[in-house]
Amino acid sequence: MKQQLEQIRIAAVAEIEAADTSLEEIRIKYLGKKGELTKILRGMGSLSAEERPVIGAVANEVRNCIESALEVRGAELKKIALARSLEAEKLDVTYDAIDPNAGHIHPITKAMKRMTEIFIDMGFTVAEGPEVETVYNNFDALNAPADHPSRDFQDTFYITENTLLRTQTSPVQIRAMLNNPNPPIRIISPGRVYRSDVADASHSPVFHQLEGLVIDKGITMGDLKGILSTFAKTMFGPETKTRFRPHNFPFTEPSAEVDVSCFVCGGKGCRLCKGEGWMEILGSGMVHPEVLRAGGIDPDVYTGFAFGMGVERVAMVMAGIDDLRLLYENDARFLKQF
Ligand code: 2NM
Repeated sequence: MKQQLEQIRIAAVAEIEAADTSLEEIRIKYLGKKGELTKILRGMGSLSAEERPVIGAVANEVRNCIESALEVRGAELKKIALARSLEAEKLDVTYDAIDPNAGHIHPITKAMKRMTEIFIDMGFTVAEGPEVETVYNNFDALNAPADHPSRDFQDTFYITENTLLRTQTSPVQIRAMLNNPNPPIRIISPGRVYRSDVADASHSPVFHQLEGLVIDKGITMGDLKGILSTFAKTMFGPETKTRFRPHNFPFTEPSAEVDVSCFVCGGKGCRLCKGEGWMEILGSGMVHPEVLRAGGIDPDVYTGFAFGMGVERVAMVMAGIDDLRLLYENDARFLKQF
């Protein structure tokens, strides 16, 4: 029996030391209720009174030996499992990131942000207003004659008889005047505007404008020219020249369209400026006395200038493209380039 116990010890320890995963099966095989060691102990009843304590001591020793082997190997296996899982989760933080093909700022947004920044740096603040406006704020207050073509259903999205989708951001400036009866006022109103146009290379029913308004005592056309030529130089480069051509708007008098010298060819004529050397980017003028009055400002005390430009037009010039639809189709392969 002693020999049997010794064989069990040797076999169990060998099995335990070679075990690679769970030790539980081995424990049951030797120490479980029907285990090999237990079977031997059960047979001890047939031993003599002298043999019993001797064999009992050996059996205990074998049990202790198996238990401690289980403990030692158990600890080793735990370490091995930890090492394996650390190896599996290994992360090389120096590895080059995969290009995540992340989204980025749309060229229209980029142009609008840049334009806004330049005016903020010149002391303007940003004013915003609703896209659904009153006919009064969008047309009447801006001195648009009752029969002005822009009022036509064909050209403007009316919501009711007295409300519409704003066709320009100027109503924001009417609101600003009414809210600030004591100038100075120095604001820009970047935003989305709507006109009932069929989309083509130069038209879109939704587009963006950035308008500006300055009102104070003694504001002149010289201030207008100074602000707009500074804007043009900052936006398009320090060599940029500006050219003011007489024009007509209902809300300004006098009015001027503003051209900037082409920043690609410097004025010689190229593909971008269509051989002209100049690009028209702005409308401007001295705010009409009737518009000041509609805004609650006394035209005998205050004067002001206003201007407006199309953000898409500037974005197209910056991107060197001549079809507006490229900006709205949202083909990522195109947009990615800017
Ligand atoms: C333009 C051109 C010229 C303009 C006028 C006003 C207001 F409300 F003060 F009268 N805001 N914007 C204006 C003037 C807009 O866009 C081509």
